[in-house]
Amino acid sequence: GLSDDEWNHVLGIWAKVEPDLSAHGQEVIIRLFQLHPETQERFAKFKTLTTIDALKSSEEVKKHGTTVLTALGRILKQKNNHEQELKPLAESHATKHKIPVNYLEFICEIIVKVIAEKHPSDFGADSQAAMKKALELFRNDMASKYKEFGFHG
Ligand code: HE6
Repeated sequence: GLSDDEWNHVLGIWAKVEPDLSAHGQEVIIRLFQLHPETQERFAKFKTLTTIDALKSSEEVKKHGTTVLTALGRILKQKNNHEQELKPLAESHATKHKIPVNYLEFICEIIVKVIAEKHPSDFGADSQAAMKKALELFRNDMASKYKEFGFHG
């Protein structure tokens, strides 16, 4: 788990992200699709967005980015006690969307990069390390829940 100090780092930087959650979320989703096009194929609603301009001007992409980061923020704020928030997310991503764990790794890595670019002076080495640790915890717990739902992706 994370120490109190590490959670303070995680929630401190998240408080800087939150006022502009949709811009962060949009950037995360666009970068995920650009770096890992196989992830975009999972979204029926984004199939027609075949250019970077189309992605950038899509209100749906922005909205989805906000949805994803809102859910993640809610989980981070529970610190380690995220069972209630994590379970429905793991269930939908395991049984409905069938999103492999390595796709979760992709998005977590991108989230750290996007925060680092947008908040260079507030996201130092300690904060970055703490955030990486929190996202690792999230991923590991998603992976074990996936197994409970019979998904080994
Ligand atoms: Fe997904 N997602 N997602 N997801 N998601 C979500 C929160 C998805 C995610 C990683 C989602 C995904 C494909 C997520 C999704 C729908 C992820 C919420 C709250 C919802 C929703 O309620 O609609 C992470 C880390 C978090 C917190 C891929 C690929 C990745 C990497 C859908 C295809 C799909 C959908 O609705 O179809």
